[in-house]
Amino acid sequence: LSIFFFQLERTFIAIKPDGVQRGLISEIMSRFERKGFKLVAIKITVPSKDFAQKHYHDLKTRAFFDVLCDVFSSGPVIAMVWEGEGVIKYGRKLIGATDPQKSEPGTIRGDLAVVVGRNIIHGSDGPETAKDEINLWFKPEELVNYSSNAEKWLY
Ligand code: RTP
Repeated sequence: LSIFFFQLERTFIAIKPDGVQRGLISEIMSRFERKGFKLVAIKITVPSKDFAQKHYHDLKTRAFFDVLCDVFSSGPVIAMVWEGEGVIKYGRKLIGATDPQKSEPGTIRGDLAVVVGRNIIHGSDGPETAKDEINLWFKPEELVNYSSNAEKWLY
């Protein structure tokens, strides 16, 4: 069955400064890669506070907004776009609940983080946010279209 019959969705995933500083980049990326999702864009960047506020604009009325944006802009972030069937919802599953005290063992936050303010990773929470966040972080030409050998066996 040709992969061209599938509408593969995309999601925005960021390894936050705490995840980068703790040396968890490859650990986190390998979980998405081994699942069968495909990396189609990646960069390392230190977001400005203004950019962090744009990224988290949905949370601007929350008490933790300012601290959240300070932490998010405090160091390098790995910004990525991952592609695959069901990647938005399943990516959130791989990541685990927002509060690492509540995320299940086996999830990224469950296995690797302890407190909500240092939960190491962000993932888009739905199709609309995924589209908006991909557009905020990447220019269209930074997204790479390619077919991987694995896809023939995954789909
Ligand atoms: P994210 O957007 O980072 O993937 O996280 P999420 O959807 O699981 O959680 P969300 O409610 O959107 O919150 C965004 C980030 O804000 C921080 N947070 N701190 N101090 C607190 O009570 C608190 N609550 C949330 C977390 O870093 C969370 O990932």
